[in-house]
Amino acid sequence: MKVGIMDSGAGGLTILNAIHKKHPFLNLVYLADDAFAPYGSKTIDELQDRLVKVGKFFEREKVDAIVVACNTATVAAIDVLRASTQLPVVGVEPAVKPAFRLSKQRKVAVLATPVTAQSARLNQLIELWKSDSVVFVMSSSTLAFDIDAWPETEEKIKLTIEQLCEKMRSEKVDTLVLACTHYPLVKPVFEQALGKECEIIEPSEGVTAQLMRRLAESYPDQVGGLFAETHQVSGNIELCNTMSSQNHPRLVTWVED
Ligand code: DGN
Repeated sequence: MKVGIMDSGAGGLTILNAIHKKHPFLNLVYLADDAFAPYGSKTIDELQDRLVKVGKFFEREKVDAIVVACNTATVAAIDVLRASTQLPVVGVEPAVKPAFRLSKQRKVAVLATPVTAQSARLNQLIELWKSDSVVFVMSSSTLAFDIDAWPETEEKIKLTIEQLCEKMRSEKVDTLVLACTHYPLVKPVFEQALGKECEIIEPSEGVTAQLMRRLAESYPDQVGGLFAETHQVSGNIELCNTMSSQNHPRLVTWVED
């Protein structure tokens, strides 16, 4: 069984890694849409047009399901993608519900790209689960892009994270939601800036579970057998990006780790 996973760059590899660890029998095709990056500063219309094209790409690749491993694309365009394809489509949703449950001080920060931070979906989720918590929705228009450009941007990444975390420390935030799939790639930098008192939450396990639910619903005859194969078969991982002249060998290394 083959699953297509996409993001604008390296961020969705945090989701791919979780899926591969838990279900190594799945064949995975990862699309880093770097020709259209960064998604976080595109308009909703642009993202919707792009996601339909990404859906067509995965149909040509003959995948059985698509994972939109990008919060920005999920909030902006997942409905349009779903309407344009017969394939099951799984998105990534900011993990605000567990964050509000975990926060002892009732102070939660959500960090995302500008499109996600301003989205109706994120704000609905916050209203639904926040109860009496104080919530700081923060965004960076550069961090995801700089993470894709690592290692040249390493100092800039550290500086951006330090500035964001300074505000969280001064507000005594004890739970941070990483609502962009790029950010878990630099989780140690957040951990260092925030200290052990702050819990950092990311969505990869939730997305993995949701993918398996969708596969079981859509392919009930096949998925039971696939679960049995978990410890016997190792699926292929193919990495593609949309700028074919660019090579990302470090991404391959990261996946294999
Ligand atoms: N990884 C994307 C997300 O989860 O929102 C960010 C994509 C981008 O290009 N900024």
